[in-house]
Amino acid sequence: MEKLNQNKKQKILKKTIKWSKEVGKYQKEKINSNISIKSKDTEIDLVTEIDEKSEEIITNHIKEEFPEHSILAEEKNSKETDSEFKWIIDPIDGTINYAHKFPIYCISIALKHREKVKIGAIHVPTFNETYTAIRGQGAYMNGNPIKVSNCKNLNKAILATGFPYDRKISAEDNVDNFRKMIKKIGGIRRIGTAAYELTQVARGVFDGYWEMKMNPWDIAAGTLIVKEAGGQVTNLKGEEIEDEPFVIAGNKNINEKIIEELK
Ligand code: LIP
Repeated sequence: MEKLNQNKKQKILKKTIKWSKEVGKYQKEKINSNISIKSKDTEIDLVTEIDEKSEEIITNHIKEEFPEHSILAEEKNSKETDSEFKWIIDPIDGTINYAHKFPIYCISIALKHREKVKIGAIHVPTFNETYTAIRGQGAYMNGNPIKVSNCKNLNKAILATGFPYDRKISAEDNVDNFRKMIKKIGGIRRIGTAAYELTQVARGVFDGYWEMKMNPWDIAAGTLIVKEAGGQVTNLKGEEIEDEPFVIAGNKNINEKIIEELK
């Protein structure tokens, strides 16, 4: 059985950072060029050739270095094995931003071991910021420790959220939640990338975040980084989550107050 000791975790994190910076450089070079863009399940759910190439680069590294591991990747490079290790990859979180040349997007890479996210890295090419965490060892931005805010008052809280791609055809569209929360808080930010929004919660820039219908690749790394920054990440029942679709993140106080309002 493959062990995941301290030394190995550090080595894997180092590789993960290197891969995310490699594709980050490529994405920065390509964002203002003429790239092909396709729609996926709904006309507003997009994928660019840069998403696909970036995912290929990352998953090829994983297949080379950890051929027995499973991979869950947003586009088309998933691979199921009976390994206790599973990589969760979003090559570009914030694809619509990227496709519109709006420069806030990021690479999100997480490693799950026995169903728990143990290592997470989110690289933001435009700002050259890399957010990392190893379970039990704190969260960092470019190697410096980060902490969630100590905001106590929802009235003053800055929260982030987003809306699902099927919102034009589904009543479960987060609009009622938005309408309710906007009356109760200091401000809302809709950045268009859950991974980036979770890093800003971990860094104490945003006081909280909630969103529904999330995919594991959008949030797996971000939820670990928020937890290791002293935050709480739960579903609407207040149960701690790894990568479930309904996500509520913040310091303990704000997390519980968001649940109060939305449940
Ligand atoms: C996006 C998320 C965002 C959400 C979008 C989409 P993508 O992920 O990061 O929070 O509101 O609907 O799911 O598609 O850019 O990887």
